[in-house]
Amino acid sequence: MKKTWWKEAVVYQVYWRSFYDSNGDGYGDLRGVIEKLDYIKKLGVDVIWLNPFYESPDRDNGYDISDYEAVMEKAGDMDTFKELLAAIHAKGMKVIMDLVVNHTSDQHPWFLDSKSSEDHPKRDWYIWREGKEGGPPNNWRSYFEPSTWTKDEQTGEYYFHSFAKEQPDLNWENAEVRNEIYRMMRSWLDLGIDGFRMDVINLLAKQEGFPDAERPEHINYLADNPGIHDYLQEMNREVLSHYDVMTVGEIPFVNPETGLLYVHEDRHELNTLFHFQVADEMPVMDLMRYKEIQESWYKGVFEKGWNSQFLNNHDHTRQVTRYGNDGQYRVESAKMLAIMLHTLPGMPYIYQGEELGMTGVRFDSIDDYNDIAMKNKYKEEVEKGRDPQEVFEDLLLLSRDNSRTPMHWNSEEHAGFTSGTPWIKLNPNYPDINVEQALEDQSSVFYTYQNLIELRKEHPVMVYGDYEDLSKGQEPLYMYRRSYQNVTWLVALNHSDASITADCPREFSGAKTRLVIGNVQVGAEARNNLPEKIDLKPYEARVYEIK
Ligand code: TEU
Repeated sequence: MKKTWWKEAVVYQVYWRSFYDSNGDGYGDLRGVIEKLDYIKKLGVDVIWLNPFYESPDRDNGYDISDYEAVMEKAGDMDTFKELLAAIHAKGMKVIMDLVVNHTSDQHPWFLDSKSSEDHPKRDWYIWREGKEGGPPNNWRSYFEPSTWTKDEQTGEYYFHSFAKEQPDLNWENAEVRNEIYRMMRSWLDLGIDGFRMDVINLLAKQEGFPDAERPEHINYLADNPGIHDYLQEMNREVLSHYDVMTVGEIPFVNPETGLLYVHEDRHELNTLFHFQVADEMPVMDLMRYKEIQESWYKGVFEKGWNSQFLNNHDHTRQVTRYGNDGQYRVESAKMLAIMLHTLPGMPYIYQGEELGMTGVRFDSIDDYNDIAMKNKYKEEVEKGRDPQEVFEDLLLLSRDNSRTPMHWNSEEHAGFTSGTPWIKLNPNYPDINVEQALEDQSSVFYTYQNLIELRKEHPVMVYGDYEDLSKGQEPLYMYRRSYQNVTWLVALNHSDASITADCPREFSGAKTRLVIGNVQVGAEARNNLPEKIDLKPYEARVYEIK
């Protein structure tokens, strides 16, 4: 399989509004990222993904864009962005930007024009339909609202939105829209950025005729519809193929078969994808299912396309809380999950603070939360007459604000994130979990990440190696082999808070080994020889090179 720079990369996601505030307004900003670049460089990552910082009324934290070619005031300005881009490149890293083109803000001039009258030339830039029997055109739910349709009083027609009503969907059937988006993409690429993370990119094509859904609560009718691959191939032809950049599509509701169509090297669409089989199916770890998902994606895309590995991001609760143990075994489980993600096939993504083992939050009241998905859902359920406290409790584990609280830099006020009032409360555990502490402690989660990233640069087996699950049907053990050319690695992970004993796979019985990385002290004997019975402490992880 062809080697490329991006296949070998580790990406660090910077949710800038919660990263570092350089001017005391309570929001992180682009200058704050510049000021903390040495920290990111120290971790060793290759690529930085910046969440959207375009001009926006900010109803959905920048995913509601009102000008694709301007910078939101909270983030800074265009000159600061250029300075950041140059600084990232000067440090030998690359940067990808969020591309949000399924929808705009309802305050975007295009939408204001579109809604102004049925005859406006931009009317068709969005999706307008007449209502049906006094209600919306069909029974679909949106991600953030009970309906995908909102009636506009001006003309009496409904417009379509996959997300909040403040985020109307663009009409990708309209060639003018597509060409305008391509022009905008070129203008950023010409500035020198290194690629895009493409927001819900498989939502662009809509279902012909918008038929009612049998089960409207399953919103998968929003995604992966006929025509999507024509758009992406056109985008590739018109824009992407002219630059040496990487693309990662956010692609919900796909399996390995349908997912491959987006990233197959011969199809010239995208390089890699985020699928959501893990995030959507398992609120907490279901290891048997997790292994099945890994296996099916490996079989589906290996040597054809490229996959990604992640367990959290700005939309998904921090992984140590959701899939590890954020109490007694926080450090061990954070390291174990890191070792897993970095040794499975696919590009690892690190979400800011993950490298500290930051945890999810539990604020006292709905008023402490900002997430539009959570707040809209809360309102909807309470309006149905449900007990507000019960609704609140139900929403806590998966609230997107779990991962959006500010980065912890030190144990001072507001964790050193801002000298002002932070836009959202901090996780109160910052005096114990923060960058300053992590950098001083050689055994911190941070150094496990640093070590893993360094190892990837020296050991192509982590990138290009094949994969075999040696622990099918077992729990809580996860054991797998990666091999490339004449190098073989064996990874053994304990996904539980109890000690376990794993049988050494017969093919490796008596093998001489070298312990490449682990998360618990291991004696010399167990480092250099594979025992018949491998004893693993709670959340222990070991990676052996078989000699
Ligand atoms: O998210 C799309 C989305 O809803 C994901 O959170 C979801 O996890 C995935 O589709 C699996 O179901 C993107 C952005 O990441 C999010 O922050 C925005 O709010 C949203 O698009 C709208 O732009």
